[in-house]
Amino acid sequence: MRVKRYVVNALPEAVSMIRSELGKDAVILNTKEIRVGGFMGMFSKKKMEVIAAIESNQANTPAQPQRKASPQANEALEQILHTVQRTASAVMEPPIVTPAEKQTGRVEQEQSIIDEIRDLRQYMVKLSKQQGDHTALSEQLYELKEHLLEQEVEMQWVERLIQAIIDKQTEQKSEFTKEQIWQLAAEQLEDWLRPYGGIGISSAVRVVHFVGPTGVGKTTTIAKLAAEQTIKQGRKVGFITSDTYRIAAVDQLRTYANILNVPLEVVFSPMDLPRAFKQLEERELIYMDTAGRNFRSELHVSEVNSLLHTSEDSETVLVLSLTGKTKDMAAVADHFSKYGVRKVLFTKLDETSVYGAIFNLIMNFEMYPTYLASGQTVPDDIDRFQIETYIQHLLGSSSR
Ligand SMILES: Nc1nc2c(ncn2[C@@H]2O[C@H](COP(=O)(O)OP(=O)(O)OP(=O)(O)O)[C@@H](O)[C@H]2O)c(=O)[nH]1
Ligand SMILES: [Mg+2]
Repeated sequence: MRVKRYVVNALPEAVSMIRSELGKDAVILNTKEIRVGGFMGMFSKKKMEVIAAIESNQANTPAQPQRKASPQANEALEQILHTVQRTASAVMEPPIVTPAEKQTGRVEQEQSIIDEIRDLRQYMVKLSKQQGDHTALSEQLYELKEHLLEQEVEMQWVERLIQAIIDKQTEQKSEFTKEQIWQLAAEQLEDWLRPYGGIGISSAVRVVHFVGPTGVGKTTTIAKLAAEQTIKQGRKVGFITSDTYRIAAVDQLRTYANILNVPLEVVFSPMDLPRAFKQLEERELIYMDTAGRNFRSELHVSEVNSLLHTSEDSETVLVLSLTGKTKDMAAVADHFSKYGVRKVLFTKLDETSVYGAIFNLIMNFEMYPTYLASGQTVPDDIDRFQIETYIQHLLGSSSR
C-alpha cells in the first residue's frame, strides 16, 4: 500500500491531486484541519491535511473516463465529500487549539460546519429542482399519474397526458393547482375520446350481431336493448341465435323472446341464415346472438365472422366484460378489429372500479363505444356510453 499526505487549503484541491497522482482507485483515509506556520501559536494558517492511500499494484493507474456526470453533479459530490470529511474529522479528532482559541475558536468551527451543511443542503435542493424539471413530477402530477396507472390506463397514454399538462404549465409559466391539473386531465381525455363518442349502434342498420367471449353478457344485453327498442321506441324486433353449443343457450334467449313477444329463429350454420331472415322479414330490427367462444383464438374469430356476412345491412358489436383482464380484452379486440369490427359494448361496470381498459381499447383499436351495462337487471341496467360520465368514473372523485 502506498500512503501519501497532502496539505491543502480545501478538500477538492486534494481530490484532484490524489486522482492524478494515485489514480482513481485511491481512498481517503483521513482528513483533519491543521494550522501551519505562525509564531508561538500566532499568525498560523488554517490548512487541511488529507491522508490518501492506494494498493501498490494499482498506483499510478491513470484515471479512467468515468460514467459522464454533469459538472453540477461533480461539484455537488465534491462538496458532499468535503463536508462529510470535515464533519467526520471534527467529531472524531477535535483539532488542537491554543487556550486563547478555546473560548471562541471551537464554537466558531462547529458553527461553520453547521453553516456549510446547511448551504450544501440548499444547494442540493436547488440542483435537484433544476435537473428535476424533466424527470421528477410535482406532487399533484405524480398523484394523477399514480391514479391513472391504478386505473390501468396504459403507460404510454398516461405519459402523453402528463406531458400535455407539463407543456401547458410551461406555456403559462405557472404551476397549476391540483384542481386545475385534474380539470386539464379531464379536458385532454375528452379531446382524445370525442371522435369516438355519440355514435352508438347505428339506428339505420337492420341487423346487429353481438359477438364476444363466453359469459360476458351478450344474451342479457340483447334482452336489455330489445326491451328498450320494443317498449320505448315501439320498434318491431326479431331475434336470431346461432348459439347452439350450450344446451340451455337457446332457451335463455327464448325466455326473453317470450317475455318481450319477439319472434326467435335458430340457425345452425351460415346456410340457415337466408331462411331465418325470410321468417323475420317484416321485423324492423334483428338482433343476432352468437355463442361465446375463446376469441383469443383467431380460428374462433374467423368462424363467427362467417356468420356475420349477410346480404342484410348489418353491423357487429363486440361485447366485453370489464371484469376481464385488460390484456385479454386487447387480444380479442385486436382479432375482431382485423375483421372490421369497430363497435364495442362494455358490461359488468358494476363489478369493477377499474375503468382504464375502456380508454385503452378505444384509443388503441379505434373502436366506438356504444353502451355500458352495469348489472343483471333486464331491461334497466344499461346506458348509452357517455364520454363525460366515463371520464368522471376514470378520474374518480379527485377530479371534482
Ligand atoms: N354484474 C353484471 N352481470 C351481468 C351483466 N351483464 C350480464 N351479466 C350476467 O353475466 C352472466 C352471463 O350473461 P349472459 O348474457 O348469459 O352472457 P353471454 O355472453 O351470453 O354468455 P355465453 O352465451 O355463455 O357466452 C349472467 O349471470 C348475467 O346476468 C352486467 O352488466 N353486470
Ligand atoms: Mg349467451
